[in-house]
Amino acid sequence: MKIFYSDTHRRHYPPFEIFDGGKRVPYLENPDRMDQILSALEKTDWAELIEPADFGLDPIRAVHDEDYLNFLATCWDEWLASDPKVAAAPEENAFLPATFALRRSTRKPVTLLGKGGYYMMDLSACIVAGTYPAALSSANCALSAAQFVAENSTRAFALCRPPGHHAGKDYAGGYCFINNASVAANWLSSKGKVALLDIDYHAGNGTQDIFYERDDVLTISIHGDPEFEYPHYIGFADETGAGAGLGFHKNFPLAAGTTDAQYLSALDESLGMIQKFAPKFLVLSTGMDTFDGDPLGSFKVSRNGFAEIGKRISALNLPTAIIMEGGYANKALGENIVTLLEQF
Ligand code: OKP
Ligand code: ZN
Repeated sequence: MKIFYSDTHRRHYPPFEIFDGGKRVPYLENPDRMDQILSALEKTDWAELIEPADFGLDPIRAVHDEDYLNFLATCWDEWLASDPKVAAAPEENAFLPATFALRRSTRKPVTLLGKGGYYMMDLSACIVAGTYPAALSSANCALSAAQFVAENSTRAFALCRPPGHHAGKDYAGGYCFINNASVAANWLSSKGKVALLDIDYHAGNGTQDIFYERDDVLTISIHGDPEFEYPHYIGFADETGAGAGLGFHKNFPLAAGTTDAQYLSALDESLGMIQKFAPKFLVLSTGMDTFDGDPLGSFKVSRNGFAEIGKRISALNLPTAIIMEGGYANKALGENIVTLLEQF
């Protein structure tokens, strides 16, 4: 299987994030995640690593707001220039605002910290020197996988980092800056209908926002119920699309403690919807944080569960771009992703 991967992700490694309660902790979405996956892939006889191509900014601009992308591109340099204490120890610092533009006004802020609160939804998408190049390279992995899938009518894996599904048209959050899966799905949508299935433990709020009013991209997310889980404000069952997109979005909010059997029944319902929609392509937002014991999850999906999930999705027999999202049980992450990919 072709695996699109770039080492550029290593340049994005913020020294901390802020947890609930204001706790400053080591950044959980770290390069070790990729190392665990790479070493598990190396042990297989089917993984073929390939550098992504550079698609330029156009396919990213087709999904994201211009001013937001400019903010991502210039944020770190402005932050560095704004404060001698940051410049004195850049590796110990990251850009994060401490104010947020709630129910934002129509006025766009002009200061860097104002923009931070306008373009960020939480305290976990920290920006450092290498964040923007890493995010662009991650999007290029997704686009390369999409192109390969479209040209060869097959499946491919984009080993993306940073992940993307929490990033909206004009906001970062939840370790995400550019919505890789959405950029790939939008790129594919010029060639035919696309279904985007999000199996990360967290609701794919950015993806939901981006395609909410479209009927050519069916979006489905299976996740921890936002009634108790991040991202808290979106991902509920009654959110089903708007305008032309009404009926083309579906959320499956599930309870804490969800087992393989419970998960698979939501998955089967999703796969039925996808079959009915009859897309030309499938994009799979693949988070492994549904795993029993994931530090950010509450589900009890097992390794056998991942094999079954992969098997059932693969049985759709669709050209499929598999896009890496979350998963933080690093020790198990490599074997878990290999178990899923093996089914394809
Ligand atoms: C990213 B992905 C912990 C706060 C939540 C952000 C989680 C982002 C998950 N109580 N921090 O979907 O795997
Ligand atoms: Zn997640």
